[in-house]
Amino acid sequence: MIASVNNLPKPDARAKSHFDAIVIGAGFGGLYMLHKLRNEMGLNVCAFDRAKDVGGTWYWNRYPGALSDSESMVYRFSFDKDLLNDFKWSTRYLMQPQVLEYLQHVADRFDLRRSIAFETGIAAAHFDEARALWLVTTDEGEQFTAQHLVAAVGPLAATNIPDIKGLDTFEGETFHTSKWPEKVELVGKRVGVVGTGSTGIQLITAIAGEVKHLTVFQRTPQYSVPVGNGPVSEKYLSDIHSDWDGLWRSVRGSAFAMGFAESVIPAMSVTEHEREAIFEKAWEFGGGFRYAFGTFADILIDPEANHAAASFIRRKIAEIVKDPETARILTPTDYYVKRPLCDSGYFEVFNRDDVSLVDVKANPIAEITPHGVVLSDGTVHKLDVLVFATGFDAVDGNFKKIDMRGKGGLSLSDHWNKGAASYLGIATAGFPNMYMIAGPLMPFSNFPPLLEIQVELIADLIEHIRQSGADSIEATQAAEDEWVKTCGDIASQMLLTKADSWIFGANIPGKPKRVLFYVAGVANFLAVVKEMKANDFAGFGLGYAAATATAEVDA
Ligand code: NA7
Repeated sequence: MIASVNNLPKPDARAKSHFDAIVIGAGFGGLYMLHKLRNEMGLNVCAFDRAKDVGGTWYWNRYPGALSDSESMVYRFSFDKDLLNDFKWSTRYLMQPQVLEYLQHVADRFDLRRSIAFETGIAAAHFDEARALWLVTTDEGEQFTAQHLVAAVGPLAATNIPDIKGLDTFEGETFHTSKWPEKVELVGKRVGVVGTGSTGIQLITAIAGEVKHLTVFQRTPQYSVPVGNGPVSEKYLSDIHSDWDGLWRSVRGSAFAMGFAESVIPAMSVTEHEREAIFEKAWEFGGGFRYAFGTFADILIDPEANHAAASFIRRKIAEIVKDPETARILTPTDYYVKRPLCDSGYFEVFNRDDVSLVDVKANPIAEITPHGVVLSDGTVHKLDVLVFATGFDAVDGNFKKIDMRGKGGLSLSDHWNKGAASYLGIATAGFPNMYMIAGPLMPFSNFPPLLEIQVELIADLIEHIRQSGADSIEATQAAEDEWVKTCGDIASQMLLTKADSWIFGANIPGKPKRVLFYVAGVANFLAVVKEMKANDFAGFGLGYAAATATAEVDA
């Protein structure tokens, strides 16, 4: 049953049961989509979010040390000059509270909250072919319809908690980093952290020395370089503020949209001495993406270049970590091809007496008991708090959590049973007028600029429908298959395939292994989009369901 206007609790956002567009999610992508559709295109829009306020990823990931390791000047929207100028920053990177504050400011500035139904999750979205409408059902069973459905549900939001025997028997506190409680006291407690990805190393570095004892359960060692966070100068700020256009042009003209010049020099084209100097400079300046992409052009392509970048970090670990056995466990030996990491003194943490490192690859976790973690050799680690920094069912995970059904009742999970697929990272065949922000096979890049590009592309598709007199648009199966192949071919020419990571879905048992990103960069992606639009939205088909239905009735 469609909810009636009168029995809905909160006025503005849900004051109707039918909308031009429904947006799921109020993070970076959802907020800009809402602004674009409602404020710029004049559509009637409602957004939904399970959280109590805006922020998306930055609402939930409140763990100590949470930071965006894309630099402050590009971790923001570019679409509004006044917004760029009135939200200043003072450090090279933004911590989670600052990113959240920024998104709250965006919501205030564009009056977005009145169109968002908070604390309301979307459980299902079914496409009604006859009417070309999406029927959307909340967790509580309320129903709404909309012509357009935008899923901005977050590519790094569906939590991955390993299935470890006895987990539910633990009597201490336990939580995943991305569902961090609003109030949690770690001081004076024995804390265990499972996982040493980007999240784990931020958390571990932040809480070491704050807690009574920290035990790190590491499965795979990581390459990480210093983040280099700190205050920025007035001159640095005024230079950026005086040329926003130049900055965003360079961002959209680059591969990773990080706001720095990516290197075009092959690592082996310089002498070993010069190479070391370039790595040392990048290490001193800080930043994982700068180290991986600003030093040399071929670290992800040429095994020799990769080895040089990796062995530089290995030597740094050996210099920093005093105990040789701890250093050995912390030192990666594989390719340097996962998402580049950076830290605020991660390796130094392991010189502390109140921090222990446990190699759970050599000695896996056997079970969790009421009082802690038991390893396969019987060693017991008693804990008061156990934190899972174990990542996500990345990219497609949160889309599949919604019971999403397209044409012919096809479920999204079934459509993606051989691996997540899309055309251009925003649409998938069989799901007309359903648009994804940060969907599978999006460009691998700094997120805010990418989300802006996707929002603008979705707006273009909706405008194209309006101008064509159609009522729906859908990616063709052929275009989707071709995009999947293109993304796979590009990834296979790089060293990325040498590591099992969430970029391929390899961190989730049973998940089909397929690259989940377009790794040829933002500039190339924009060239593909430009060509697609110049060719009358090639790869998309228009639908005239309502028009056909009317014609049938008339006949
Ligand atoms: P990641 O990068 O997926 O890291 C998860 C970590 O958890 C990683 O060290 C995993 O080890 C470890 N893990 C996962 N399952 C287990 C089990 N069962 N036992 C022990 N250790 C385990 O997630 P993050 O949250 O750090 O980062 C994801 C992105 O989110 C990040 O790039 C940011 O952009 C935000 P493994 O390496 O698989 O052996």
